[in-house]
Amino acid sequence: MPHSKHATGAVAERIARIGNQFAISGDFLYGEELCNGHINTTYRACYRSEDGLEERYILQRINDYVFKEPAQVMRNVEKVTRHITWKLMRRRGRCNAGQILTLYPARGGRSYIVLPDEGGMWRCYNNIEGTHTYDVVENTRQAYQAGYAFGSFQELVSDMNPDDIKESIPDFHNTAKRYEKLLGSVAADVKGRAADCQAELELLAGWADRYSKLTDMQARGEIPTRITHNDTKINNVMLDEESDQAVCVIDLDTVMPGLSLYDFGDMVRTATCEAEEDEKDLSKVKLEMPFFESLAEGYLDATNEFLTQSEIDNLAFAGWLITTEIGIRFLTDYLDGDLYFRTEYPEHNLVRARNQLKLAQSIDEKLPRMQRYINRLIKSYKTQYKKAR
Ligand code: GN1
Ligand code: MG
Repeated sequence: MPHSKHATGAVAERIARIGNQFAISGDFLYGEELCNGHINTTYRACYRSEDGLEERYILQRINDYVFKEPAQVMRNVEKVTRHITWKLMRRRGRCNAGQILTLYPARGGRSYIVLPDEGGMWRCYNNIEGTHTYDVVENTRQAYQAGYAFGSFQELVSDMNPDDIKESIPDFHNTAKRYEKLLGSVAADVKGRAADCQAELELLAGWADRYSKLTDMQARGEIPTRITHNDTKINNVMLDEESDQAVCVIDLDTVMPGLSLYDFGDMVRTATCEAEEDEKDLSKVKLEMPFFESLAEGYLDATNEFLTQSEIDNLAFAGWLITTEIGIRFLTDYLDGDLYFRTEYPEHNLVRARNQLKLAQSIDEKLPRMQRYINRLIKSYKTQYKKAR
């Protein structure tokens, strides 16, 4: 599917109407629909000001089926974006424009507006110019940059007060609960689709005793709770159009208390495989070690100073866990009748689930190699540090 569609007719009019609610000056030139997220509706609107300058903005509707308390999500996003702006300004002595999303004020004084006729709550962000996203990685540089960007993001939010950020989706990465929910959907089988997924259900049942490993460790205080991004798929990082250097992390709705391992795990899921998450030819779906190695290097370059040993020990496992978890979520949504993820055809969620479970199998086979690589990297940071002293 193309990433953006030029809007015409009623959609263009709608974009102009929504844009008109925000602190944007100039004349509306055109709008586009951006299609690479599964959850929110996103438009880009271009305006020309009196001096002829063209500026683009992102207008986004928050999906209130997925986010039950959108105003709470916005309070989180406001705090996170302002905290990062504060930190970047202090570090560099100036506002590092473009490195972080900025929310534009809306009519009425908030950073969002509720428009019942337009489907609910909308917000407006700056468009990060000169950047693009990838749905799959093409080379090791992109994998390194994604790892570095999300690792740096964790560092940027590390000194926020976790009590200030509310859980936008409770138990978002609780894989054991996700699996229980799947079993509930199998039992209900509202669409009569359970018969299509027997092989997948069998595979998942065989893995069931591994689902609560990280939440159990967290409950025992063995892994620290941090503020994390929680949706670190590769297309949530904007890379410079020319150099592919990471510029900005986006999609901040799920930033909430979590485990650093979830963020690394979701990167392993989306930045180590050359196939898209809905590729039907499963022979293409596998973890590529060179991508994994660069991803781990980028991530650890940004985080090695603060990660604990228990986090380091579970990095490879987290890749398997989060990949399996999203397989579980796609399968659940298929059984429920495609209520959560946007789909383009009736079996889309089943195709995605099969794809992700194939990837999970591939990761499972490579776990020892992956963890060995991580351990080698960690050792090298320690040696460098000693030498530097
Ligand atoms: C959704 O919004 P998007 O497309 O970046 C989902 C993630 C899944 C991802 C699968 C809030 O992310 O959890 O991993 O699809 N976001 C939410 O591609 O559920
Ligand atoms: Mg996204």
